[in-house]
Amino acid sequence: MSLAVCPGSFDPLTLGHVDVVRRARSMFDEVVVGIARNSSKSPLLDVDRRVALARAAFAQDAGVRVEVVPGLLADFVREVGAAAVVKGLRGGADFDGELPMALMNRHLTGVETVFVVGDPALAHVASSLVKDVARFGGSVADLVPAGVADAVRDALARA
Ligand code: COD
Repeated sequence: MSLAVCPGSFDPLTLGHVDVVRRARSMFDEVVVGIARNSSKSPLLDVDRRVALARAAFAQDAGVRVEVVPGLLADFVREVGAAAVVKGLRGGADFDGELPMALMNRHLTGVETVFVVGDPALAHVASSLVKDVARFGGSVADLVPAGVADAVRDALARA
């Protein structure tokens, strides 16, 4: 049984993330969506909300489960016995950011990172832009799974 981890902040989960997870699932028997902390970002949605939204989004996807990454991704990958980390690329800028993380994760545990090219129709979809559009009253409902746009709007209203 081959297993991969798709890690991210998922703040919020977008259709771009969903596309990457499903592409990963086409290559691995099982995919763990790992909701992790990016220490350079301050999340809008709390981790429980991100887990609930991701579990709802992948409820019908056999072989996909959602877990929290409590600390170092490399430790989590080892704990769940994953063969690889899978990350999505929208373009060269993503690769430039991802390469040092891939090298560090391999340095720490020997785990390889597999990059998948996302759907070009979703290349403009980023969690940061989704939050920015929502913050200024734009609609993001067609960029995110069901329930996510409402969760973002509610969190922005409370912030
Ligand atoms: N199309 C294709 N890919 C996409 C799209 C899209 N439209 N949108 C996002 N992606 C990809 C991103 O390129 C990324 O690969 C992945 O989806 C997740 O994106 P984000 O923005 O949700 O997540 P990040 O980049 O903030 O995740 C960084 C981690 C949280 C994975 C990283 O900080 C981490 O591993 N943290 C745990 C602590 C740790 O181990 N730190 C050391 C890392 S070496």
